[in-house]
Amino acid sequence: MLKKAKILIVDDDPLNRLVLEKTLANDHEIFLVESGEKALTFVKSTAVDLIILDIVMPGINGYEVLIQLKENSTTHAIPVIFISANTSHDDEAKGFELGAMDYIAKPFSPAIVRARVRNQLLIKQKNDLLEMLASIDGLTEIPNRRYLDESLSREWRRSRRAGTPLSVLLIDIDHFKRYNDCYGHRAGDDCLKRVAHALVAACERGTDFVARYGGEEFAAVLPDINQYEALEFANKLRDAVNALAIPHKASLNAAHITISIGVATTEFGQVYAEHILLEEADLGLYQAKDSGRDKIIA
Ligand code: GH3
Ligand code: MG
Ligand code: MG
Ligand code: MG
Repeated sequence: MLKKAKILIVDDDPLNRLVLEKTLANDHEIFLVESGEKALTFVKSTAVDLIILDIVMPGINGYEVLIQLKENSTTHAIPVIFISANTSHDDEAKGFELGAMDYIAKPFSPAIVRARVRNQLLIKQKNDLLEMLASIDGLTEIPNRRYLDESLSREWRRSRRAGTPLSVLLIDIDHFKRYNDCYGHRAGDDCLKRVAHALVAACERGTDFVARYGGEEFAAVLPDINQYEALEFANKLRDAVNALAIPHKASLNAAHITISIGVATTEFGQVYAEHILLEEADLGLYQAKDSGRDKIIA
Protein backbone atom coordinates (compact mmCIF):
# COMPACT_ATOMS: atom_id res chain seq x y z
CA MET A 1 0.00 0.00 0.00
CA LEU A 2 1.22 3.44 -0.90
CA LYS A 3 0.68 6.04 1.78
CA LYS A 4 -0.07 9.69 0.98
CA ALA A 5 3.29 11.15 -0.08
CA LYS A 6 4.71 14.67 0.16
CA ILE A 7 5.51 15.85 -3.36
CA LEU A 8 7.31 19.07 -4.22
CA ILE A 9 6.55 20.56 -7.65
CA VAL A 10 9.14 23.02 -8.97
CA ASP A 11 8.15 24.94 -12.10
CA ASP A 12 8.38 28.62 -13.06
CA ASP A 13 5.20 28.42 -15.19
CA PRO A 14 2.06 29.00 -13.05
CA LEU A 15 -0.15 27.05 -15.44
CA ASN A 16 2.11 24.00 -15.31
CA ARG A 17 2.12 24.16 -11.52
CA LEU A 18 -1.65 24.33 -11.46
CA VAL A 19 -2.14 21.40 -13.84
CA LEU A 20 0.41 19.23 -12.02
CA GLU A 21 -1.20 20.04 -8.70
CA LYS A 22 -4.64 19.08 -10.03
CA THR A 23 -3.17 15.88 -11.46
CA LEU A 24 -1.70 14.71 -8.14
CA ALA A 25 -3.57 16.44 -5.32
CA ASN A 26 -6.19 13.70 -4.92
CA ASP A 27 -3.62 11.10 -3.92
CA HIS A 28 -0.81 13.16 -2.38
CA GLU A 29 0.14 16.20 -0.36
CA ILE A 30 1.44 18.77 -2.82
CA PHE A 31 3.84 21.69 -2.30
CA LEU A 32 4.51 24.24 -5.06
CA VAL A 33 7.51 26.50 -5.62
CA GLU A 34 8.41 28.58 -8.65
CA SER A 35 12.21 28.49 -8.66
CA GLY A 36 15.23 26.27 -8.04
CA GLU A 37 16.41 28.53 -5.22
CA LYS A 38 13.08 28.17 -3.42
CA ALA A 39 13.11 24.41 -3.94
CA LEU A 40 16.54 24.09 -2.25
CA THR A 41 15.37 26.21 0.69
CA PHE A 42 12.10 24.28 0.99
CA VAL A 43 13.71 20.83 1.24
CA LYS A 44 15.90 22.03 4.11
CA SER A 45 12.84 22.43 6.34
CA THR A 46 10.43 19.83 4.95
CA ALA A 47 11.19 16.17 4.24
CA VAL A 48 9.59 15.40 0.88
CA ASP A 49 9.22 11.96 -0.72
CA LEU A 50 9.52 13.04 -4.34
CA ILE A 51 10.38 16.12 -6.41
CA ILE A 52 8.98 16.94 -9.84
CA LEU A 53 11.47 19.34 -11.31
CA ASP A 54 11.25 21.63 -14.32
CA ILE A 55 14.55 22.15 -16.16
CA VAL A 56 14.37 25.57 -17.80
CA MET A 57 13.76 28.21 -15.13
CA PRO A 58 15.13 31.71 -14.50
CA GLY A 59 17.92 31.60 -11.87
CA ILE A 60 19.37 28.16 -11.25
CA ASN A 61 18.01 25.52 -13.62
CA GLY A 62 16.72 22.05 -12.80
CA TYR A 63 20.04 20.30 -13.55
CA GLU A 64 21.84 22.52 -11.02
CA VAL A 65 19.11 21.94 -8.43
CA LEU A 66 19.57 18.18 -8.83
CA ILE A 67 23.35 18.47 -8.46
CA GLN A 68 22.91 20.36 -5.20
CA LEU A 69 20.31 17.89 -3.90
CA LYS A 70 22.72 15.02 -4.56
CA GLU A 71 25.53 16.72 -2.64
CA ASN A 72 23.51 17.02 0.56
CA SER A 73 23.18 14.02 2.86
CA THR A 74 19.59 14.79 3.87
CA THR A 75 18.37 15.25 0.29
CA HIS A 76 20.52 12.92 -1.82
CA ALA A 77 18.04 10.03 -1.67
CA ILE A 78 14.91 11.99 -2.67
CA PRO A 79 13.78 10.71 -6.09
CA VAL A 80 13.60 13.43 -8.74
CA ILE A 81 11.46 13.30 -11.88
CA PHE A 82 12.36 15.89 -14.50
CA ILE A 83 9.50 17.38 -16.44
CA SER A 84 10.54 19.43 -19.43
CA ALA A 85 9.70 20.73 -22.87
CA ASN A 86 13.34 19.95 -23.77
CA THR A 87 12.72 16.63 -25.41
CA SER A 88 16.03 15.94 -27.15
CA HIS A 89 17.71 12.65 -26.27
CA ASP A 90 20.75 14.59 -25.05
CA ASP A 91 18.66 16.54 -22.53
CA GLU A 92 17.02 13.37 -21.30
CA ALA A 93 20.35 11.53 -21.05
CA LYS A 94 21.88 14.41 -19.11
CA GLY A 95 19.00 14.27 -16.63
CA PHE A 96 19.55 10.56 -16.02
CA GLU A 97 23.33 10.97 -15.77
CA LEU A 98 22.85 13.51 -12.99
CA GLY A 99 20.75 11.00 -11.08
CA ALA A 100 17.13 11.73 -12.05
CA MET A 101 14.83 8.72 -11.66
CA ASP A 102 12.54 9.57 -14.56
CA TYR A 103 11.97 12.13 -17.30
CA ILE A 104 8.56 13.31 -18.48
CA ALA A 105 8.12 15.38 -21.66
CA LYS A 106 5.80 18.39 -21.79
CA PRO A 107 3.02 18.51 -22.77
CA PHE A 108 2.25 15.58 -20.48
CA SER A 109 -0.63 13.19 -19.98
CA PRO A 110 -2.00 13.43 -16.41
CA ALA A 111 -2.63 9.67 -16.27
CA ILE A 112 1.00 8.95 -17.20
CA VAL A 113 2.31 11.47 -14.67
CA ARG A 114 0.22 9.77 -11.96
CA ALA A 115 1.50 6.33 -12.95
CA ARG A 116 5.14 7.36 -13.08
CA VAL A 117 4.90 9.17 -9.74
CA ARG A 118 3.34 6.07 -8.22
CA ASN A 119 6.16 3.87 -9.59
CA GLN A 120 8.85 6.09 -8.12
CA LEU A 121 7.12 6.22 -4.74
CA LEU A 122 6.86 2.42 -4.62
CA ILE A 123 10.56 2.07 -5.45
CA LYS A 124 11.43 4.65 -2.78
CA GLN A 125 9.35 2.81 -0.18
CA LYS A 126 11.15 -0.46 -0.92
CA ASN A 127 14.56 1.21 -0.93
CA ASP A 128 13.86 2.84 2.43
CA LEU A 129 12.86 -0.52 3.91
CA LEU A 130 15.98 -2.24 2.55
CA GLU A 131 18.17 0.58 3.81
CA MET A 132 16.58 0.30 7.26
CA LEU A 133 16.98 -3.50 7.39
CA ALA A 134 20.61 -3.27 6.29
CA SER A 135 21.37 -0.71 9.03
CA ILE A 136 19.96 -2.52 12.07
CA ASP A 137 21.85 -4.95 14.29
CA GLY A 138 19.98 -8.26 14.46
CA LEU A 139 20.41 -8.91 18.19
CA THR A 140 19.95 -5.49 19.79
CA GLU A 141 17.86 -3.87 17.04
CA ILE A 142 19.87 -0.66 17.28
CA PRO A 143 21.96 0.76 14.37
CA ASN A 144 24.80 -1.53 13.29
CA ARG A 145 28.43 -1.06 12.28
CA ARG A 146 27.54 -0.34 8.66
CA TYR A 147 25.24 2.50 9.72
CA LEU A 148 27.90 3.78 12.10
CA ASP A 149 30.62 3.85 9.45
CA GLU A 150 28.45 5.63 6.89
CA SER A 151 27.02 8.17 9.32
CA LEU A 152 30.32 8.91 11.01
CA SER A 153 31.92 9.49 7.64
CA ARG A 154 29.16 11.92 6.66
CA GLU A 155 29.23 13.74 10.01
CA TRP A 156 33.00 14.00 9.90
CA ARG A 157 32.88 15.63 6.46
CA ARG A 158 30.12 17.97 7.63
CA SER A 159 32.10 18.95 10.73
CA ARG A 160 35.20 19.64 8.66
CA ARG A 161 33.28 21.72 6.14
CA ALA A 162 31.34 23.72 8.75
CA GLY A 163 34.18 23.94 11.29
CA THR A 164 31.86 22.56 13.98
CA PRO A 165 32.95 20.09 16.68
CA LEU A 166 32.23 16.36 16.50
CA SER A 167 32.59 13.86 19.34
CA VAL A 168 32.79 10.08 19.31
CA LEU A 169 32.44 7.74 22.28
CA LEU A 170 33.55 4.09 22.38
CA ILE A 171 31.69 2.16 25.05
CA ASP A 172 32.66 -1.32 26.27
CA ILE A 173 30.92 -3.55 28.82
CA ASP A 174 33.25 -4.43 31.70
CA HIS A 175 34.14 -8.08 32.34
CA PHE A 176 31.54 -9.31 29.91
CA LYS A 177 33.33 -12.56 29.21
CA ARG A 178 33.02 -13.38 32.90
CA TYR A 179 29.31 -12.50 32.67
CA ASN A 180 28.79 -15.04 29.87
CA ASP A 181 30.83 -17.62 31.75
CA CYS A 182 28.82 -17.07 34.92
CA TYR A 183 25.25 -16.66 33.60
CA GLY A 184 25.39 -18.28 30.15
CA HIS A 185 25.38 -16.90 26.62
CA ARG A 186 21.60 -16.41 26.47
CA ALA A 187 21.67 -14.21 29.56
CA GLY A 188 24.63 -12.43 27.96
CA ASP A 189 22.50 -11.67 24.90
CA ASP A 190 19.72 -10.28 27.10
CA CYS A 191 22.20 -8.12 28.97
CA LEU A 192 23.55 -6.76 25.67
CA LYS A 193 20.02 -5.83 24.58
CA ARG A 194 19.23 -4.07 27.84
CA VAL A 195 22.48 -2.10 27.79
CA ALA A 196 21.94 -1.18 24.11
CA HIS A 197 18.43 0.12 24.80
CA ALA A 198 19.57 2.11 27.84
CA LEU A 199 22.29 3.77 25.73
CA VAL A 200 19.87 4.60 22.91
CA ALA A 201 17.27 5.94 25.35
CA ALA A 202 19.86 8.38 26.73
CA CYS A 203 20.19 10.07 23.32
CA GLU A 204 17.75 12.96 23.55
CA ARG A 205 18.98 15.08 20.66
CA GLY A 206 17.77 13.81 17.28
CA THR A 207 21.26 14.20 15.83
CA ASP A 208 23.02 11.91 18.35
CA PHE A 209 23.00 8.16 17.91
CA VAL A 210 24.43 4.99 19.42
CA ALA A 211 25.33 1.97 17.30
CA ARG A 212 26.61 -1.53 18.06
CA TYR A 213 30.28 -1.37 17.12
CA GLY A 214 30.75 -5.13 17.49
CA GLY A 215 30.61 -7.76 20.26
CA GLU A 216 29.98 -5.97 23.59
CA GLU A 217 31.19 -2.62 22.27
CA PHE A 218 29.07 0.37 21.24
CA ALA A 219 29.87 3.74 19.68
CA ALA A 220 28.08 7.08 20.09
CA VAL A 221 28.37 9.84 17.48
CA LEU A 222 27.63 13.36 18.75
CA PRO A 223 27.60 16.12 16.09
CA ASP A 224 28.25 19.72 17.28
CA ILE A 225 29.28 18.46 20.73
CA ASN A 226 32.56 19.69 22.24
CA GLN A 227 34.78 17.73 24.60
CA TYR A 228 33.21 19.09 27.78
CA GLU A 229 29.69 18.24 26.58
CA ALA A 230 30.86 14.83 25.37
CA LEU A 231 32.20 14.03 28.84
CA GLU A 232 28.86 15.07 30.35
CA PHE A 233 27.04 12.82 27.91
CA ALA A 234 29.41 9.92 28.64
CA ASN A 235 28.61 10.35 32.35
CA LYS A 236 24.92 10.18 31.54
CA LEU A 237 25.46 6.89 29.66
CA ARG A 238 27.51 5.43 32.49
CA ASP A 239 24.81 6.43 35.01
CA ALA A 240 22.08 4.94 32.78
CA VAL A 241 23.84 1.56 32.65
CA ASN A 242 24.59 1.62 36.39
CA ALA A 243 20.90 2.39 37.00
CA LEU A 244 19.93 -0.85 35.21
CA ALA A 245 21.61 -2.60 38.17
CA ILE A 246 22.08 -5.86 36.24
CA PRO A 247 23.65 -8.25 38.79
CA HIS A 248 27.17 -9.43 37.85
CA LYS A 249 28.59 -11.44 40.72
CA ALA A 250 31.64 -12.50 38.69
CA SER A 251 32.69 -8.92 37.91
CA LEU A 252 35.99 -7.83 39.38
CA ASN A 253 35.08 -4.14 39.76
CA ALA A 254 31.43 -4.03 40.92
CA ALA A 255 28.47 -6.26 41.83
CA HIS A 256 26.56 -5.20 38.71
CA ILE A 257 27.15 -4.52 35.00
CA THR A 258 29.27 -1.40 34.32
CA ILE A 259 30.74 0.21 31.19
CA SER A 260 33.99 1.97 30.36
CA ILE A 261 34.05 4.83 27.85
CA GLY A 262 36.72 6.47 25.70
CA VAL A 263 35.95 9.97 24.39
CA ALA A 264 37.43 11.73 21.33
CA THR A 265 36.54 15.17 19.95
CA THR A 266 37.59 17.10 16.90
CA GLU A 267 37.24 20.83 17.57
CA PHE A 268 38.39 24.28 16.43
CA GLY A 269 38.57 23.19 12.79
CA GLN A 270 41.14 20.52 13.67
CA VAL A 271 41.48 18.19 10.72
CA TYR A 272 42.14 14.54 11.07
CA ALA A 273 40.71 11.49 9.39
CA GLU A 274 37.53 9.95 10.76
CA HIS A 275 39.30 6.68 11.66
CA ILE A 276 41.67 8.68 13.87
CA LEU A 277 38.69 9.86 15.94
CA LEU A 278 37.78 6.22 16.58
CA GLU A 279 41.42 5.37 17.35
CA GLU A 280 41.60 8.21 19.88
CA ALA A 281 38.38 7.05 21.53
CA ASP A 282 39.81 3.52 21.62
CA LEU A 283 42.93 4.84 23.36
CA GLY A 284 40.74 6.52 25.99
CA LEU A 285 38.79 3.29 26.41
CA TYR A 286 42.00 1.34 26.94
CA GLN A 287 43.06 3.79 29.66
CA ALA A 288 39.59 3.63 31.27
CA LYS A 289 39.97 -0.16 31.50
CA ASP A 290 43.50 0.19 32.79
CA SER A 291 42.45 2.58 35.55
CA GLY A 292 39.90 0.20 37.06
CA ARG A 293 36.85 0.14 34.66
CA ASP A 294 33.47 1.93 35.14
CA LYS A 295 35.51 5.00 34.06
CA ILE A 296 35.45 7.68 31.36
CA ILE A 297 38.67 8.97 29.78
CA ALA A 298 39.03 11.68 27.12
P1 GH3 B 1 36.90 -5.97 29.63
O1 GH3 B 1 36.35 -5.45 30.91
O2 GH3 B 1 38.38 -5.81 29.53
O3 GH3 B 1 36.21 -5.37 28.46
O4 GH3 B 1 36.62 -7.54 29.63
P2 GH3 B 1 35.61 -8.34 28.71
O5 GH3 B 1 35.49 -9.70 29.27
O6 GH3 B 1 34.34 -7.57 28.54
O7 GH3 B 1 36.33 -8.28 27.29
P3 GH3 B 1 36.67 -9.40 26.26
O8 GH3 B 1 36.93 -8.65 24.98
O9 GH3 B 1 37.73 -10.31 26.78
O10 GH3 B 1 35.35 -10.25 26.11
C1 GH3 B 1 34.24 -9.78 25.40
C2 GH3 B 1 33.19 -10.86 25.49
O11 GH3 B 1 31.98 -10.46 24.85
C3 GH3 B 1 33.61 -12.14 24.83
C4 GH3 B 1 32.43 -12.56 23.99
O12 GH3 B 1 32.05 -13.87 24.21
C5 GH3 B 1 31.33 -11.63 24.45
N1 GH3 B 1 30.41 -11.33 23.37
C6 GH3 B 1 30.65 -10.66 22.20
N2 GH3 B 1 29.54 -10.61 21.44
C7 GH3 B 1 28.56 -11.26 22.15
C8 GH3 B 1 27.19 -11.55 21.88
O13 GH3 B 1 26.62 -11.19 20.85
N3 GH3 B 1 26.50 -12.24 22.85
C9 GH3 B 1 27.09 -12.64 24.01
N4 GH3 B 1 26.34 -13.28 24.91
N5 GH3 B 1 28.38 -12.39 24.26
C10 GH3 B 1 29.12 -11.72 23.37
MG1 MG C 1 10.27 26.31 -17.11
MG1 MG D 1 35.53 -5.46 24.20
MG1 MG E 1 34.37 -5.69 27.61
